[in-house]
Amino acid sequence: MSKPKFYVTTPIYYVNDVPHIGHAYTTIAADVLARFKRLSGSEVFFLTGTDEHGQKVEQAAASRGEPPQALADRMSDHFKALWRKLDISNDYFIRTTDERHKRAAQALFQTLYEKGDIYKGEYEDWYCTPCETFWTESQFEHAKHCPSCGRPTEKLKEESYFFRLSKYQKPLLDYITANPDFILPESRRNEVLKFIKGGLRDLSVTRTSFKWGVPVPVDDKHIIYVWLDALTNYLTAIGYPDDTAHFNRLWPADVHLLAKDILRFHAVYWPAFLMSAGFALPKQIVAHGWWTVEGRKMSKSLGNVVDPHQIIDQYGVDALRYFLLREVSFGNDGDFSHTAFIGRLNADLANDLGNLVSRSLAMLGKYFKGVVPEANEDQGVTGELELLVEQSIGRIIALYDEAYFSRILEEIWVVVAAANKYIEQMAPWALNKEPAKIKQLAAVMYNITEVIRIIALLIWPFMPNTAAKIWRQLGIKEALESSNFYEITMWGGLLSGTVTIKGPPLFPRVE
Ligand code: ME8
Repeated sequence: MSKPKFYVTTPIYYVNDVPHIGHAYTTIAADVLARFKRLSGSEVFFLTGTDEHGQKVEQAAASRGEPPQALADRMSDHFKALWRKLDISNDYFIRTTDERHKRAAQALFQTLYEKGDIYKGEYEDWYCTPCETFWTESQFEHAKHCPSCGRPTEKLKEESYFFRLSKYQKPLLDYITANPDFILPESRRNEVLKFIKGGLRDLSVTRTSFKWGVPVPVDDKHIIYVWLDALTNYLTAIGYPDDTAHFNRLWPADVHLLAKDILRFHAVYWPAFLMSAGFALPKQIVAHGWWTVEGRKMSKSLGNVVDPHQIIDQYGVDALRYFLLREVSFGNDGDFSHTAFIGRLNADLANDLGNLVSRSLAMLGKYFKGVVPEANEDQGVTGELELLVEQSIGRIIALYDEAYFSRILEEIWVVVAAANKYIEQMAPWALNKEPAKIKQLAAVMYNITEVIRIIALLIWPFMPNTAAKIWRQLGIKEALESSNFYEITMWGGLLSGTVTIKGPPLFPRVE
């Protein structure tokens, strides 16, 4: 039987600057999904990359006095390097300046054009370059300032090709209404519905006033609007337009992950382009919230942009991965504060998880020379714990379908807390003092070690390094990542006789 496929994407990030924790957040979230699906037996294609054309990148390059391609080369290397450092397991990294992508963007434009959905006209309205977004006067809340980012817009008047977005108003409404899980979370879905019901105007999809873009196939005075160019990446990366077999295997995407800032492009424009071209729509668009830092918007001018490298060098990759996905309820906005970071590192990671592993393996060392004893259900010390673990795993699997990362971690910590409580209740140190209770002590120590094994599996998508360290300490020979989630999370998988090796603390406390 062939494996189910799972195609997950992040936005492709602009190369006007280096990545920060906001970019890291989306990419880690996508990585968690990709890792979980691989472990669950799916054939995963996990895509990320960089968005390299457009006025914003052209201006950033000009202000640095370098050609846009040179800036794009340098910055895309920064993104790649950060993803390596963060253990991001992407299967492909797309760049919109790749020749193959440029041809794909032209092919999609040509298709929409031949469909009769692109026509020539004149654009006269306002443009926000930082957002690469067109606005009309009636959309302004503050005169001439971008309703999305608040920065001043500029008046544009140029010949332009338009996409008949208005034609797709009804089909889009119908589709989103009929598919309640298409846009998550629900609050974001409602925003999109409201926007569409407000009326869709045709969308300018070409520019003439600057050069840094993909030439329009039917008119080389024009370049393709950066968003039409960028969105096409989700098709290019899986073979469009040449490799039909690969493309048909993976399209439609299972999940596009992004933040609320670019939801409209993904949930309105992109589905409309796809409908026009006759492609199936992505199965799910998941929009998360926005990170601030110490209560303020992250910005260069405020000098508060959090550099992920600094955090990783100081506290480790897994601490950052954990904090970002645990700190905010996925979908809500979040705040990155040093105090909150250290708080979680000490409480959740050093205390709850780290101590669980180190004290358990220390006891196993002391009572059984580190060798995993026999599981012994007859001792009556297993049932409740086993049931709790099973129920948690059931809830975790369901939460993955909603991409509800913060709740998944909470649920894993229900198991961590249960393991710690079990140790207190069973008090192995007391059992060890009574020779008649050696069998019970053995059963208890088996159970504790078994829960730790399951916890390692559960945290692996979030904290692959920590999971691997626990796995090594448990002395398990089979590679964690080549196991199957559903099989190895079953209670009783740990073999008695396995020789554990206690290691250094997983997360030293930070003062
Ligand atoms: O929009 N909080 O690129 P971009 C949370 N090139 N997420 C954040 C964030 C923050 N403060 N800052 C950035 C573009 N992100 C286009 C996308 S896709 C076809 C083209 C993350 O570099 C979040 O995922 O501005 C957001 O949607 C994305 O970076 C915007 O990245």
